[in-house]
Amino acid sequence: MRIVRSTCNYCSIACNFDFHVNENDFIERVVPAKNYPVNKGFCCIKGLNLDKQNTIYENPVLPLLKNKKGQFEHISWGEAFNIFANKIKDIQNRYGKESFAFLSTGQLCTEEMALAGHIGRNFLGGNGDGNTRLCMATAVVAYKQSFGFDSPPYTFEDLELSDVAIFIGCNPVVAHPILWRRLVDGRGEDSKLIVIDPRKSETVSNADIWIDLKPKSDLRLLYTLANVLIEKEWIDKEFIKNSTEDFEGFKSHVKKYDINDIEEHTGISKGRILDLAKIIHEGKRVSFWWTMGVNQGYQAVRTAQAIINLALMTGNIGKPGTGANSITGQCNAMGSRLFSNTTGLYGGGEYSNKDRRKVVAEALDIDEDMLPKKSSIPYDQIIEGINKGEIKALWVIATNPAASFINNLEFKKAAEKLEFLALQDIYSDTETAKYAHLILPSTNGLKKEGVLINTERRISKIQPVIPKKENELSDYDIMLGIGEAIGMGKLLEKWRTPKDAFETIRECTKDMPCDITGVEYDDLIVSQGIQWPFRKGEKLDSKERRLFEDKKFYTPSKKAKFIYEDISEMPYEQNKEYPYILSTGRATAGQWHTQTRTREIPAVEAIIVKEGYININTDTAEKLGIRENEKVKVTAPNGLSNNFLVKLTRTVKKDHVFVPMHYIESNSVLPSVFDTYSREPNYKYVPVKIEKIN
Ligand SMILES: Nc1nc2c(c(=O)[nH]1)N[C@H]1C(S)=C(S)[C@@H](COP(=O)(O)OP(=O)(O)OC[C@H]3O[C@@H](n4cnc5c(=O)[nH]c(N)nc54)[C@H](O)[C@@H]3O)O[C@H]1N2
Ligand SMILES: Nc1nc2c(c(=O)[nH]1)N[C@H]1C(S)=C(S)[C@@H](COP(=O)(O)OP(=O)(O)OC[C@H]3O[C@@H](n4cnc5c(=O)[nH]c(N)nc54)[C@H](O)[C@@H]3O)O[C@H]1N2
Ligand code: SF4
Ligand SMILES: [Mo]
Repeated sequence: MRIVRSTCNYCSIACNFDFHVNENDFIERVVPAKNYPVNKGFCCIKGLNLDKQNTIYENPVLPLLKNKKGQFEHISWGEAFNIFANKIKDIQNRYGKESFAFLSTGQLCTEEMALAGHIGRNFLGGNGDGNTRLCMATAVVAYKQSFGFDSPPYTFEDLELSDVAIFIGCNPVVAHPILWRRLVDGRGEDSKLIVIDPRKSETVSNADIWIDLKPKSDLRLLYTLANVLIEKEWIDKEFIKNSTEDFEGFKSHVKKYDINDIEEHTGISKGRILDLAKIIHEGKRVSFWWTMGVNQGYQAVRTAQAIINLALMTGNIGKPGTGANSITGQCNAMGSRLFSNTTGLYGGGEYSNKDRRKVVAEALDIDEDMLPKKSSIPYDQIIEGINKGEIKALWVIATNPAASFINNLEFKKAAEKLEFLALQDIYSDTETAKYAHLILPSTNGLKKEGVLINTERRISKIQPVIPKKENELSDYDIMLGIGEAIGMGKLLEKWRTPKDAFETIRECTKDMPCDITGVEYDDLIVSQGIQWPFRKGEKLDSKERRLFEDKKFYTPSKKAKFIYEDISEMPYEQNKEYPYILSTGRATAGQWHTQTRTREIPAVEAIIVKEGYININTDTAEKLGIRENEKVKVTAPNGLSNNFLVKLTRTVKKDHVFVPMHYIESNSVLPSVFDTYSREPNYKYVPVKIEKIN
């Protein structure tokens, strides 16, 4: 029996595990690591079942090519790479470089996403975006504008050290169970746990205070709260003066948000807002946490910045137990933000920054001209580009857009229009696979190596737990094969192995806020994970690293910026005809996104609902004459419509409904609405009508 330490590649907590593997390479036990500083011996049901992948639903080892009859046939890897190369070359010759695009993910190792970016952007010159656009783009833009760099400042310890923790649009009990566990175990006797969410989520049920605001009224609530804090002078004047810019502008902006109007707009009374302001004022260490209830909105970036502004004005940043803290979702969302070569240079620099271009080109040993001149067009414009006939070839890696993209009918139309769709996945039967011309089957995370960067910026190592079968390739191997077939030759020299790739991109971070020049790849295997920044010459210790302790930010003035804007109208409004606000999100700790992986966990499969369903309030259902397990037709104002199974609950208000994101139906009723600055989809708000199907 051997024991292999590796990292869970589901969510952004990045728990570590010891895998007990017998002589036949069978995993006998999956044990959460006690001595790992993140999970400290705990884990959730997904991690505990990491060995159940490609067991019931096995992936083919060899690639699949769709023949003229529309059936998939096995071909060799050599053939697959040549087909990929010839198709892309042919399409680019006919329609130009930008007729090729790729959609990647936050669920690959950093080295893999970096190599995909090297192939797709540096060499092929196409556009490329990731599912992180559907997830973290709002936080990225908010941090960049406010702090000068995409820099979530916290460590997990801040959860435990906080005496007032405010969660806005997050449901960690379901989505980040270990984070929740640490919070509950570590919190002090008098600490307060506040949740801002329109739905009585699992987290709300365990909180001290529930701010049950109207959907998407967060921005007004946060501006009004800021106004109250300023009027009462419950602010940190010293910090504001020395470490921030444009407080005066912000102060006059929020004056417009009169507390006497608050109840009408948010459903929260004046008295409750005053109480909340007082709790923040009296808190010694106040931390603000947010996820998708904020990021996936119509005015999402400004909402995230309204949270940041509260932390800044009360001086709750850069100190233990504080922060304006966006929690990431996927295991390597942070890696994709910094190293995917889609919206910025490796290491987070701007494409327009001459000095950074030089550093990156040197690290990659390529001509500066090969680096992209501008950010990729975002996800939604890639889909639009396909539907307009401008993009003809798409490479989809470790994401399932046929199910997960907003208004997924648009993706379906696009997929059917493509001349060439190559899909790289650990399953060949995903919703997206139906539209693929070529399927490149890759091994799962148990058989490969690389690094992940978790939500507190901690880099940890994925180790091969069991060996690959004959002909089985990892994502990294597949990308190298593609690179060679398209003729990258010498350009792959710095990318021969995941370790080479890590060392290459590590050099790109020199002197950046995310500088990891001190991290040795091999040290990661035995380390406790390393949080960025970790510069050359720094010594490893067990201290958790928090940003902004020196009260200096990454803007040219070293000051954080107050950023704000007037509140705009939602494109679709709730009215008599469309009286219910529909929102979507995670349903259970055991279900992961489009369920390709978690359908293999027997304990999960045994209890989950098998088809797309809608949570309706029991009283509303009674009024409409709808009963549990009946079907209803749900229609959005733009005509999008689908049928859902009814599950009654009291966790949603009478005029709200909730649809789990894990089923393809969820994105069939959401119109294409995006945040202006981040282009992140508005997954959490559409007015609908509901009709009983007889
Ligand atoms: N089990 C499980 N865990 C996961 C995932 C999974 O699929 N399954 N996915 C991972 C990923 S990639 C991500 S991004 C995270 C997401 O983690 P979360 O963001 O915590 O999950 P969601 O359920 O999408 O949304 C959180 C909450 O936002 C609330 N909300 C909706 N509208 C509003 C609003 O207008 N204002 C406010 N304040 N709140 C609102 C919802 O009611 C919901 O309770 O989870 C990660 N963890
Ligand atoms: N309505 C609604 N839609 C949403 C959301 C919402 O809240 N509401 N949330 C959005 C968010 S936050 C996210 S992050 C996205 C997630 O959306 P997706 O990324 O589409 O969801 P997954 O099911 O995680 O898809 C990952 C795919 O990669 C494959 N895969 C897993 N591991 C590997 C690997 O190592 N290599 C390869 N090659 N493939 C692998 C899986 O089999 C699966 O097909 O969904 C978004 N969509
Ligand atoms: S909390 Fe996240 S990282 Fe930990 S075991 Fe569960 S899915 Fe994996
Ligand atoms: Mo996500």
